Amino acid sequence: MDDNQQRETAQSETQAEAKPPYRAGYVAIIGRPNVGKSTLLNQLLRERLAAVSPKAQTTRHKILGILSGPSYQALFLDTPGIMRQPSDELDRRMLKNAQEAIKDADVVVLLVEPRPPGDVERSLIEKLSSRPTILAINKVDTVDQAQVQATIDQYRVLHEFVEILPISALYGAGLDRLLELVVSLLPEGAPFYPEDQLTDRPERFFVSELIREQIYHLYGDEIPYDTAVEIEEFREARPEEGRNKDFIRAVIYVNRDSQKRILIGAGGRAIKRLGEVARKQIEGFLGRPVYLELWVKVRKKWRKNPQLLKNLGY
Ligand SMILES: Nc1nc2c(ncn2[C@@H]2O[C@H](COP(=O)(O)OP(=O)(O)OP(=O)(O)O)[C@@H](O)[C@H]2O)c(=O)[nH]1
Ligand SMILES: [Mg+2]
Repeated sequence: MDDNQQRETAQSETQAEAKPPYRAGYVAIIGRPNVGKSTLLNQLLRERLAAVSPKAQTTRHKILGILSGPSYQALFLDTPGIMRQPSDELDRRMLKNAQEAIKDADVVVLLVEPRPPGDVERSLIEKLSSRPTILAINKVDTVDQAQVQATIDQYRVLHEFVEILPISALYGAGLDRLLELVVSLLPEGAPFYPEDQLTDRPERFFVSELIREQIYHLYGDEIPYDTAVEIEEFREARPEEGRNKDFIRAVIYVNRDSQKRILIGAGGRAIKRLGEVARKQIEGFLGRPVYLELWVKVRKKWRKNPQLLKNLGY
């Protein structure tokens, strides 16, 4: 072998080495309620998949967001915020959803706010065992650098994180580094889903979540927590039959008669407003016009009723 040949062989070997192996696996996003887990999922996917609101305990399910890159598929799982004391059956199911996501995860992103670790964070850290975990300190846009540094120091002594990253999910800061790190920690393997697939749930799930999200935004007090949404009917448009829009009928379940009255509002004004904003969101998500019909029904103590919870997909 002459010099040139040798150089060529060496070159093609480095080229083969330079091509990164395909990586695929589950990434659980966990943390206490309201830290920004769903905001982070949506930013990473560049899609409004998960409901976001300023109120705690918005997310109730595990929500899968599939991010496929040239040499990876990251299966992000948004989870319900971990609470200390589940107070009813729905709370218990939410907690179970979050715990399952940790068990399934190849990589964990523990999301916290820039303040001292509390009981929730400490008990979550105990459950991580050997799973590679990135600590992401979110909402750093709301504090000064000294507080970010103090938070880093407080967490560093609690656990051996792969890395501690200050981020702002809302403004997209630090997310490139977060994604790079997540991908580097995924196991080698083939993709789980087709590369153009975004999630594993049907459209009707996201439609019901968009309605629930708007309830979190529009109503105060306990209304959002005592509300569940079920899509009773979802018929796609059939222009040949004179139906130019999708028809969606949703039922909003509440706990008490008084809540039904608040939801509907004087002269039906509140529910009309809800219908308008929810419809716009749904049309944005589906990319087509819809006719949305909303009904309100009272189901006493639905949060405690296992059969009803099951019917509602919890
Ligand atoms: N300033 C600021 N606000 C943020 C950031 N990330 C999220 N938020 C806000 O924090 C609130 C909660 O966000 P969510 O994404 O719903 O939080 P979550 O952790 O999914 O909450 P649960 O589903 O209740 O567990 C919303 O009002 C977000 O706009 C951030 O980086 N900076
Ligand atoms: Mg959430």
